[in-house]
Amino acid sequence: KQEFKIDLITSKLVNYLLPIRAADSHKGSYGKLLLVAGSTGMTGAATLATQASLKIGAGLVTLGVPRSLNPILEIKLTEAMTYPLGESKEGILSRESVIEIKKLLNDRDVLAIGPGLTANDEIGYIVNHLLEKTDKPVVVDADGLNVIYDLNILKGRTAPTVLTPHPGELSRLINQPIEAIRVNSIEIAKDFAREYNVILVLKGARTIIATPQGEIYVNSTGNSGMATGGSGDVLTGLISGLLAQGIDGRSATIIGVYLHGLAADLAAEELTEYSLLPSDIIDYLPQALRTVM
Ligand code: NPW
Ligand code: AMP
Ligand code: MG
Repeated sequence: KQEFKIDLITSKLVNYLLPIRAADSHKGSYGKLLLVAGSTGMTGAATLATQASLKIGAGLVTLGVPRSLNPILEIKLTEAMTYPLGESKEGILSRESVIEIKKLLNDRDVLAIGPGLTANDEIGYIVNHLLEKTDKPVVVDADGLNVIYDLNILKGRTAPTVLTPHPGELSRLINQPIEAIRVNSIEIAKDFAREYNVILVLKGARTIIATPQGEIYVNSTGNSGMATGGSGDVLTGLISGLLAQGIDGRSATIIGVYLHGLAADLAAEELTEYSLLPSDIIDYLPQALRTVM
């Protein structure tokens, strides 16, 4: 049996990691984020991730979506820009849209990809190609994780890669039963992050963060009210919104995971765990930030 040094993520640690915003800063100081998310039936995932990235302070956010969904997202989103990408079937990205995504990325600092995209071969082509060719920090979640067919491409990446699977998604990635992950979560997360050179966020009631250097952090916030579809999409927006601000991968992930749970805890005090919605996590983010600042 391996021995582990595990750090609990505390308010004090997050306070230490969270940068102070300079009075003379401008939107360029807080980075440009490109989110690629959403497909027919799952525009909510794209909306939640985008709103969360703005609410955590990203400077400029662009959401790339399948072309036919663009009018809907133009209406749902106000502060974010949207970009209509090529689609094969109505509401699902085409393989060729990867060219447009790469062009957009030239002028962006961070890519987040996956929430609500749908898992098919064309999405797989896009995700794997970008992971191989992009030298910018990338957050991969949800369907983005479901289509990574060669984990070895992650080893060669030089910028931070943050993967945010729940146990079901990790089980597909490593081809092991969910039960094995449940029993051995820390060891599996640690080995995976080391082997594939990624920051792994293994989500759950006690989310674990493992870094390529072998560090392990366990989160101390969150509640059962978060067990509603869409909570994970909010987390993707938070981590990528922090990365866009120039915060390093490890710190952005720790801050994002902690605040995500803390905002949900503060929301649940008023709304109850029954009635908590993922969009409430975004609404309570200011209170969570105030608590750690
Ligand atoms: P079971 O069956 O519950 O026991 P999927 P998804 C397992 C988008 N969304 N511990 C679970 O097990 C996402 O962004 C869009 C143990 C099942 O086997 C994705 O693109 C929304 N097991 C897409 O939907 C809101 C756990 O994993 C499997 C576990 C599909 O994402 C909803 C389910 O995972 C959603 O976010 C745990 N803690 N958690 C929108 N409004 O647009 C999960 N499992 O098949 O990857 O489905 O997570 O819903
Ligand atoms: P996803 O399954 O991708 O929507 O992600 C769910 C999010 O909610 C993750 O960040 C989980 O850590 C969090 N979550 C779900 N259930 C709980 C729970 N019972 N306690 C704490 N956090 C939870
Ligand atoms: Mg999810």
